[in-house]
Amino acid sequence: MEQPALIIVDVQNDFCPGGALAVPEGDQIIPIIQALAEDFHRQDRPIITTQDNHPPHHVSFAERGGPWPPHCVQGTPGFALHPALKLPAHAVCLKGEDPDQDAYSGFEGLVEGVDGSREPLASFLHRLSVDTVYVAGLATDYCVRATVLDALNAGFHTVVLKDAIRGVDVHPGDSERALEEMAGRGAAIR
Ligand code: VGL
Ligand code: ZN
Repeated sequence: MEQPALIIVDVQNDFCPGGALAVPEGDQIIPIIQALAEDFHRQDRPIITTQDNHPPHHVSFAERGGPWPPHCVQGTPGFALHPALKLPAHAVCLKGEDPDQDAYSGFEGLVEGVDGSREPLASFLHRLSVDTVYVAGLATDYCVRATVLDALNAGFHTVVLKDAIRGVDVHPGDSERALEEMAGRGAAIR
């Protein structure tokens, strides 16, 4: 029997319309993710949110020559999950905390335990006997892509939920190309 988990990537205020690094239509996936999360919860399947958790002068910010405006700064409203997303019990995986290194993939982050412990995402999933990850969230061409490719590299069956993701498309077609790349590496696109 498949042991699935749902990974909800970066559905944070700063990546939604009105935020510092808004993904176009980023909030339109929220009802879909809400329904997915309720379904997973009903079946006692793990749910993990990843969240960008940058220190104030992160290397990815324009002030340091990076590609992005400041976003998802620790302790700011932009870091928080979008308020329309009312998730059942879930684990939180924080990433991008090193001021000098960017981290797009959830597999570069740490899952916070209730006791304050922190554990790499892959070991958290292995501990729960997860073998298949379903990936939703933002942004298709950055953090979703990186998380999916790392999940495949770590040996997880990986399903990309195409109606539950949105991309930035800094260059037109980036999201389409990311989907093709993920599929080419072995992800199922559903
Ligand atoms: C992301 C740009 C910068 C993402 C994170 O979540 O896709 N994109 N930091
Ligand atoms: Zn970031």
